[in-house]
Amino acid sequence: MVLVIHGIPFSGIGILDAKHYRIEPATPEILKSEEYLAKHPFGQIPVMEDTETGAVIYESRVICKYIANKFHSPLLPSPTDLAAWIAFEQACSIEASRFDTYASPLARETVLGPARGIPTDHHVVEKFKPLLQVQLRGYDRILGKQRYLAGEKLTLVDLFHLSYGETAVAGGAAPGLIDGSLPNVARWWKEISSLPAWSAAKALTKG
Ligand SMILES: N[C@@H](CCC(=O)N[C@@H](CS)C(=O)NCC(=O)O)C(=O)O
Repeated sequence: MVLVIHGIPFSGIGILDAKHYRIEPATPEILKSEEYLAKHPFGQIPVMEDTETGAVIYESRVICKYIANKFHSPLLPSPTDLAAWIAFEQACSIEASRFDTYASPLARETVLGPARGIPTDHHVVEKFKPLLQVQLRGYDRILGKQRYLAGEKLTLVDLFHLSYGETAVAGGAAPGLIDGSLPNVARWWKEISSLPAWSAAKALTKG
């Protein structure tokens, strides 16, 4: 058991054999504690600790890259393959700036907030829903030329979309991912949201 993950499992964990990590639940009280804030200055989940090296890492996407690197996952291109690496980094930038910017507030407003008793701010939903759709049109152009966001091979960046994307879909806030209006996006989304790695991560979340 080398890795300790504070928080809930997320998409990247699906690529990791369960024997390599354990999950430590993090309550709101733990997130506010000085001990936790020393590990995550923003007091959020997830945090990953590598008991082998002492590394403490936050930001889920960076944790995924660390895990993929440490366990030699094929989901991370080799940094010595410059073309593949740059295509991957470009796709990571697309996900962070053009997808997460919209999908994450939509997921929060339609599903995650209401689940914690926080009412939906419909102004946010009305504003961000069409903005996400505009970005997905760009995705459709990319995915019309290649199978995955970073090229012909599935990489971690495809998985990065799953958590907030699926939650926004569940909240009715990301119809472009599934309704077929953007056929290449729908084909890609259907494939990545059916991946065994994602099912494994979700099964862990349900406990
Ligand atoms: N960019 C961060 C986002 C982290 C984040 O939003 N964490 C949420 C859960 S998904 C959280 O900790 N919420 C509880 C809180 O903020 O108190 C990452 O990818 O790790």
